[in-house]
Amino acid sequence: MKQTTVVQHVQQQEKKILGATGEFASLINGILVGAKIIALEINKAGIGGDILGATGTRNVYGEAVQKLDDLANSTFLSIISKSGTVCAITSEEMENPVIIPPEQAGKYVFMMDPLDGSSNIDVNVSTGTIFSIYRKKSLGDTVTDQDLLQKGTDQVAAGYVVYGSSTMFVYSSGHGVHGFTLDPSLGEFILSHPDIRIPERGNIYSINEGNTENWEDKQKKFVSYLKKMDKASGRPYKARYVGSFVSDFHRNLLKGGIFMYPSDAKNPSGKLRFEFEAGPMAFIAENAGGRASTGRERILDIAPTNIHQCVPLYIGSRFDVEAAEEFLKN
Ligand code: AHM
Ligand code: MG
Repeated sequence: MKQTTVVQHVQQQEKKILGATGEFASLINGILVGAKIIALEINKAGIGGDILGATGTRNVYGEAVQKLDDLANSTFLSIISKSGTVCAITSEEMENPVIIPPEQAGKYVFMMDPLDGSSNIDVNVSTGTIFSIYRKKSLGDTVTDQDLLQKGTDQVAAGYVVYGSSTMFVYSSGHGVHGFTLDPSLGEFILSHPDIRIPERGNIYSINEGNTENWEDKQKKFVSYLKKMDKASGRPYKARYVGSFVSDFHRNLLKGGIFMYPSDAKNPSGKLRFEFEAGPMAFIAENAGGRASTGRERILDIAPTNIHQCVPLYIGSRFDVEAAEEFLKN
């Protein structure tokens, strides 16, 4: 077979990861199995029995939990907790971390947003899974805050799955960003986007503009600037906002542009979570030549103080994120 499968690719990349022993490839393999299960469930969501809609409960952030959120969370949890590769799992859908008993534990800490953008499922719009992998840092068997609250730069790898018109897996272990498309007839992810580089400047901005009234003035001015006519700098930019972060990020990664979820009067720290959304995507963006910041600070320099911490987010093409930072200064 001429094509490269994701497993072959990960095995090659693993050689470049300091101290990797095969555990990393096994962990990625677990994520891929989970992704295929979720992709199947999503594809048949309209006909597959009682899978659409909300569970009637709310998560830590007060958001309605969708049935597929629950399914995605329990699917990844059950596969990865038994993989022998991780000592702890944190999830956007779980208030507390799951700690793996030492006799079944491995050296990694796994963090996930099992189904991002899940409110889009019922209307057949793309969703995704985001993950981040760190090494256990503390010595001994106990899992401590030193392991669960690490700085973004300490990520060993990060990636996402987008359940779109095709299912794609995109990851980086610090050596480029690589994308794979699921061939449904083979059940294999095939390398389709090697070495993804985000354009230095884009012409797309992605933000929930319905929140304009809640933004600070500097944010309003930046969005107005993006909409002003100026041929030399490619303005006005196009507005594109799916409302599924994975899809919005994925499009901008390939085409160039900026995604923003700023702080506003309602959400002073923005809406997106450092460990499950901003941190892993910042790792991907930087490894593709892009930039990610809170508007004032590099995302990867943040060490969260709790696992559900939110951060304002500006992410995408380098020049576009720098332009946002310029507006937000002072
Ligand atoms: P979720 O992880 O609960 O699905 O929430 C995160 C989602 C992102 O996918 C998306 O970018 C954002 O929330 C949209 O928020 P809003 O509806 O406020 O624009
Ligand atoms: Mg999310």
